[in-house]
Amino acid sequence: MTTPHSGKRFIAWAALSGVVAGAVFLAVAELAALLFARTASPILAVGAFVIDIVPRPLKELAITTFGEYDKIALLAGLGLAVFIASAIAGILQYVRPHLGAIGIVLAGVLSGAAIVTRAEATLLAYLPPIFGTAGGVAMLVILSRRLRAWRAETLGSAVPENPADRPGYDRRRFLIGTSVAGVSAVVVGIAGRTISAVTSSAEAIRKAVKLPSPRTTVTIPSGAEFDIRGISPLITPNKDFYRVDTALTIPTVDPESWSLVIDGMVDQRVELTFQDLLAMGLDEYAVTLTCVSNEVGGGLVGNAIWQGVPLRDVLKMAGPSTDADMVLSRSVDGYTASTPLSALTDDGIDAILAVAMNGEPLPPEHGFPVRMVVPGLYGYVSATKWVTELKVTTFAEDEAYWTPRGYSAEAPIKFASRLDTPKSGTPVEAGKVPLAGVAWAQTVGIERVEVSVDDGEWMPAKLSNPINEDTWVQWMLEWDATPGTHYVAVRATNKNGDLQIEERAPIAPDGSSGWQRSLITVS
Ligand SMILES: Nc1nc2c(c(=O)[nH]1)N[C@H]1C(S)=C(S)[C@@H](COP(=O)(O)O)O[C@H]1N2
Ligand SMILES: [Mo]
Repeated sequence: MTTPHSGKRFIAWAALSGVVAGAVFLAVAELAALLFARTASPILAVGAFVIDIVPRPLKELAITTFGEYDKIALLAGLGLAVFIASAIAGILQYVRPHLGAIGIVLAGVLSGAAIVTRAEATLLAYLPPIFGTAGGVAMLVILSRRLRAWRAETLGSAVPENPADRPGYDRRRFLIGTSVAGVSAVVVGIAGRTISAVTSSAEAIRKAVKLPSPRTTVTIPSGAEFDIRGISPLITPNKDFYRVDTALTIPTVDPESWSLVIDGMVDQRVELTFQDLLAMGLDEYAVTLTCVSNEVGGGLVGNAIWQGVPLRDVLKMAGPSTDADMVLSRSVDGYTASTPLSALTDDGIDAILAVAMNGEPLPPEHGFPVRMVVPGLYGYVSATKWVTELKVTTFAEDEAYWTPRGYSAEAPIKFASRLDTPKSGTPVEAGKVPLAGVAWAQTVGIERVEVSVDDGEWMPAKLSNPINEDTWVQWMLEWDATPGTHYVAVRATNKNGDLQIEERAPIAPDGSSGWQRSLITVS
């Protein structure tokens, strides 16, 4: 009889065989995805599904804990879950043959379901989970059989007649099978995913795009930008521009096959190709984007020069009904935003379909080839990236992605001011220190920024020359810093004469508010 110790040892080997079978499942699925349906990677589909179903508090926790690495953290968590589930499947298969295999089939069905809920899924998208399941089950059955043979070998006292009965034969067969399959799965899986990511990246397609020169360009007035170390540059470089979206992998959209459909409550359905859009003529617009998830003093805001076409001109072609009050814009990946129709048709608001950002075609992560940019509204209700449909409808009839997830259906930007330098936690030397930052009140403009040190009187800051009312302005105030710790508070007034909201509000449901107060250390 075997000792309890060796029994436990076999359970550990069984768990390993499960992990290898799980890896084979994923590797075969990645290979099938590479060959048949790029968007149908089971692990990424499940990840995307998780993003869509996690409740708001958990999502906020993920963003505040992991920041821009929230998606990497999600994949790491998912990897751990797959590891544990596979190990359990391996043990089950060893203890009760078929049970582990049934577990893998179940995982295949679940990931298949996650894939077909994705917006871009075609029939071919079923192939990766089917092949993955077949590979995973076959591997589990083979390894589990070999493991049981090895166990029997240690129990029995067979007389070695042929090579297969020599001591250690079954042990070797199990160990070789496990290591060969394990290593191959890792190599094939990583190679498959990398090739998919690299070759499907919109980068090559994007490089081939030639945009016509814009008919008008933005003029940056003199005095628009201060020369102060640590202040946000007037124009945020693309590589530093914040990115917020629900896309676990960046959608790849070929402008050749891209089209924009304008339908719903319209006189006539209109479909525009990328060339149709460019033929309307491009103009330049400077607009500061802001995310509803931006905390007081936070970095989810950026200013860019966009090239595009007014949404009012595009909507006019379809003839929106006077009974409509909302446009539900849809991305190729299924994301939707609800924007008041009036914000898109008003002559005084430069709402655009943008194709270029700071002089180049939109970067893939910022919506290539076409996105919306609407001054004055938070990104989640207006700035749809990879946009492909505009449905003219009503707020009563339709709901956007974030609405059932705890955010307002309508969300104008709460105007705000931010201290960029000095930073809390970075001590400065006593003497003349510039306090400086940015302030934004899209569509209205910033009239005044004031600073108070240690609850002293409010002192007006100097403002940079604004590009327009849709962009942020820089502000600065020279401060005579004395050694010690000081509170620096900042607040803005817009051109309507409204003072920035002092009361603190969380980001949900319609954006944070409150004056930023920073603790500055002077040495
Ligand atoms: N397709 C798609 N578009 C989207 C989103 C998204 O999740 N998917 N997020 C929106 C949000 S919340 C914001 S703040 C802006 C951010 O745009 P950026 O990533 O280019 O800065 O995009 C908006 N457009
Ligand atoms: Mo956002």
